[in-house]
Amino acid sequence: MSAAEAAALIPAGANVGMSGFTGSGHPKLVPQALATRIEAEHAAGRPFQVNVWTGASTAPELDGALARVGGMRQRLPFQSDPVCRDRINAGEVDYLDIHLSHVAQQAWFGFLGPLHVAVIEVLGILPDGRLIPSAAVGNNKTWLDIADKVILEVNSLPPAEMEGMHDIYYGTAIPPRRLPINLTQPIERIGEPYLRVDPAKVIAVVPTHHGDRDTAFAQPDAVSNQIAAHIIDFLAHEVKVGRLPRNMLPLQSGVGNVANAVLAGLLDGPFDDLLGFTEVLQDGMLELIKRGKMAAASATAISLSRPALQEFTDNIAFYRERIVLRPQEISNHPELVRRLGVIAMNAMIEADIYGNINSTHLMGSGMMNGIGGSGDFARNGYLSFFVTPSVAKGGAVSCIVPMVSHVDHTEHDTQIIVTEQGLADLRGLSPRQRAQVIIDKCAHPDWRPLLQDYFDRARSQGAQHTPHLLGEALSWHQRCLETGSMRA
Ligand code: 0RQ
Repeated sequence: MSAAEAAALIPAGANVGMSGFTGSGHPKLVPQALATRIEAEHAAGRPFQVNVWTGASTAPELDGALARVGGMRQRLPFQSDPVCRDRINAGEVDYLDIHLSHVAQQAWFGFLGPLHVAVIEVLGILPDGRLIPSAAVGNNKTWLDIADKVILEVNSLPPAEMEGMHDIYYGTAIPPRRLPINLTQPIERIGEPYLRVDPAKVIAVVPTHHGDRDTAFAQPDAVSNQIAAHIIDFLAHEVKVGRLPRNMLPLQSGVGNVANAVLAGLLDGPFDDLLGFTEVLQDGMLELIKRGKMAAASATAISLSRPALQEFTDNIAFYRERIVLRPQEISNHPELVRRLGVIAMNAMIEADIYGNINSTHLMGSGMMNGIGGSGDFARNGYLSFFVTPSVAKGGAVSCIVPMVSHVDHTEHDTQIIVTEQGLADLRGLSPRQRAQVIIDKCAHPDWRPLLQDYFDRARSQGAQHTPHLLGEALSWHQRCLETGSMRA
């Protein structure tokens, strides 16, 4: 049926589980048709909103379209859309920012309430009713399992040869019946290539022929290149002293330009036979695979720029042998991240002198994107890096601060902080030792004396385990809110 006919089957107030992870694999037409319907309902004076659950961020056709018409009441677990972000920060959307590996289990546990409708993009439907997953698996298995009704968007644009790339694990159960997940190598297969759905629940099938979001990257700038160089030097050193094998351990890389620059740096680095165990596979990792530096990678989604997508499509047989796509509860699973010894590299907004990390909030209150999978990997990885330029807003904001204005990753989860200024290796250090290393290695020279002054004065009074001046700790942020700069 048409997208409009399918959208008409979604009731007001419904919890709707959609496919989609980092701009790929989301339904392209039904959310837009739903937005049109919502706009018409609002024009007629009738309230109409839905709660939108996904894998991670989507694209303007989904988050943008529904947020623009005020059609979203609740959103989980991750978004990065400017319109949606504005609605969240205006207090109009209730946003639940959840570790990505936790979402499926919270849904099975019943913590999120019933799922009324699933809207899932697939690449095809087999004669026996099984589904060929698309470029993002995300939470699709769980949405298809628990939804009362299912709408399928069958997209004929992505390469049909992606069939067989996926590994959908059906062995999950809820406590106390939970069993170990028997995956011991990043691209081992433990499931099946297709998604299952009860055909009796399928109320609509909508054909589409639309591409995913074009996730384009800027050429790495000098700051990103310096951050990447610090990380690569550090990893080479770890290999040299025997704390990492020659081909390192499986890599997880967060999203964004810095993450992409680190992977680009690995192209010329001294490592071969790398493995990826990540959530979203972007241009940088595809290039490593293409150039033979990375042997294989596991992810839940592939999210590429247009040229990288062309490369992937043209050489699909090559990539199908080397990439496995899994549900996000598996790609990000703490048990597996810890067993495999993943090297986690994620970007942040700010860090404090003790190593607490803010990945999500601007000046304490405003949501940027969300925690995504960074916590799944940071807490459980073998090594955990957090990276940022040392300053933001043309130098008016220091990304190293006395106290973070919001905590996503505690000092206990942070091992290595990197800015273009340098790399702070925090392993085995106490809070006071960490503070001095972070100030010395990571702070921008313009801000270093101010941080040192704060730390020295905190060290001259009060308890000395994690010395703070509480009346001053967030004064840099307060000043920035008042004047646009953290500078006094
Ligand atoms: O705003 O563009 O308006 O100037 O924040 O900053 O430097 O462009 O950073 O695109 O690499 O994203 C942490 C947001 C970094 C991202 C974050 C302002 C800055 C700019 C963005 P403007 P950049 P990036 C895997 C893992 C959490 C999820 C995650 C993220 C804007 O990496 O969302 O890790 N991570 N997932 O000016 C005020 C500061 C600031 C600041 C930057 N200290 N104070 N503003 N900005 N630092 C993926 C998934 O989970 C799916």
